[in-house]
Amino acid sequence: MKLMIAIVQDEDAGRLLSRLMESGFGVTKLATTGGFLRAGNTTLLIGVEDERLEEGLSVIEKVCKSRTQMSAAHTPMSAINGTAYAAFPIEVTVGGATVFVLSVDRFVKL
Ligand code: 2BA
Repeated sequence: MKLMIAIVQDEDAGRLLSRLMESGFGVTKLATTGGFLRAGNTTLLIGVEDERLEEGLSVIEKVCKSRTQMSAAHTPMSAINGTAYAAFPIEVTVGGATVFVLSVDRFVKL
């Protein structure tokens, strides 16, 4: 068994959750925040049998399209008391999905 950890844009999360559930995958949805943009994103935990891994990845790929957008990046600057952050505009690619695939040693429901 594998555990997919998929980080996706909030805009894609609802549709992706529906598609995965319709296809019979078990999913847990977490509200998360990206470290670079400091904006909300969504992390899905998807436990999947090895033989369905590629199918799961393909559902994610179909739903999560990447696009570019202007955003504010926050860079740490030295400050007298603690750390201050400066924001500057930057074009970033958003959407798509960042997916980690981990092997699961044991899966139990107690
Ligand atoms: P964020 O960290 O908010 O990053 C959002 C997007 O900003 C990234 O998209 C990338 O296009 C851009 N970006 C990130 N760091 C950058 C940098 N140092 N310079 C220029 N642009 C940068 P993705 O790469 O698709 O990542 C989307 C989200 O996936 C990330 O949100 C983060 O929450 C997660 N993520 C990506 N790589 C990760 C990793 N190695 N470990 C854990 N989480 C990761």
